Amino acid sequence: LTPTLRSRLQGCLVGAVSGDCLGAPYEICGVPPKDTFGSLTTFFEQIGTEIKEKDYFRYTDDTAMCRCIAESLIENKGNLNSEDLAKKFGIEYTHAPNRGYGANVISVLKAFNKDLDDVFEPARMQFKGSGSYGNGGAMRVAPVALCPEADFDKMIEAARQSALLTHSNFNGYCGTILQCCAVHLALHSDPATFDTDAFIDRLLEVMEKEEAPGSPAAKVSRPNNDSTAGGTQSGEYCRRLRLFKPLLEEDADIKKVAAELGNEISAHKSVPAAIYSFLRCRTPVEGISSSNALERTILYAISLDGDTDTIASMAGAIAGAFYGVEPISADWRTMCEGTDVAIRQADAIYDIHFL
Ligand code: F2R
Ligand code: MG
Ligand code: MG
Ligand code: MG
Repeated sequence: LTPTLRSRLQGCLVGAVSGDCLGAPYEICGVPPKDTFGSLTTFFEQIGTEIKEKDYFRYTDDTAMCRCIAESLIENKGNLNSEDLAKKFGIEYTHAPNRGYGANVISVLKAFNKDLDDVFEPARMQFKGSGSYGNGGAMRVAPVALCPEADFDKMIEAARQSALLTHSNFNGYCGTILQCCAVHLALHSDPATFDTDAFIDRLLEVMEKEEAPGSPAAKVSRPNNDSTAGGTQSGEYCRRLRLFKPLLEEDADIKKVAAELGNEISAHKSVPAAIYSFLRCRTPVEGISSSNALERTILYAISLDGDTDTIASMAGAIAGAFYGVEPISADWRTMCEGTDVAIRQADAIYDIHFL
């Protein structure tokens, strides 16, 4: 049964929160190295049995910033307003600074609480002018993707602007665009006729354009971007997207997937891994007993280790946009902090774009 569009918007934002909340404990301590799938399956089974406390799993910076984007889009009738968003990021950081923000983005968020002539300037100053390539732009972008197919080009520019507030490095904002496209494509795909190769090809088409010399992305890129720091025209995204089909074909081991696609705090070494998790988990995975493809996706994404909250959150956003909110259990919704706000925001975005 194809989920309704409203359910898919809810699934996207609740999926993102769930991945963040359930992945966060492992971002600090790492996943169990032996029988990772088995250990995480046991952990998932404890939710609602041993673990019953409301909001037991706290959300982190990923969700805090995603909520700011959703709220800003809602207040601005679906349009991205950079000044308003910067203000919301600054207020949110001041209100709750201990959500596990990236080490360097903090100075940008603090600057948003001052009067700025150009809200993009603090991000440009990061890393001696090369900008951040952290995955902080991608981890929060899902609400931008929840728009009609006809708004595709406008969506790409909104994703870029939303990222540039904190991530002016080419890889930082290109990863945001890729994640946004993956959520958008999942949202508008028919599960009954889904074609994995066509999904990969469409993402490649978008990223070939973004990563091509002379693209709008290249124009935004700072002249002093250093390619060794993941800077201009890196081709990092197309290179990894081209690995998807062979990895799926050979049903690569999870450790190989993490090694080839990455599992780190940088956007180019985490966004591809999240998208791959969604694609791989549409069908059963040996060692993961869950028959729920959305849960399987989040479990698989956490199993990649490394930046577990963010990879699981991005994978959860894509899977939720595809499967809808129904596969997300009542236990998850109760025990993951902030799923109620995610539902409210998804409904408000639905009303703006689709009612
Ligand atoms: N902060 C965390 N996790 C805690 C620490 C994780 C890690 N083990 C560690 O040791 O740092 N998680 C949250 O941060 C990520 C999103 O970060 P965001 O918003 O992109 O922040 P920032 O500060 O801009 O970038 C993060 C780090 O990436 C490296 N980096 C980025 N650009 C760089 C550049 N041009 N040159 C060199 N390094 C660059 C720096 O280490 C940054 O601090 C998410 O995982 C979220 O959950
Ligand atoms: Mg986080
Ligand atoms: Mg940053
Ligand atoms: Mg993280």
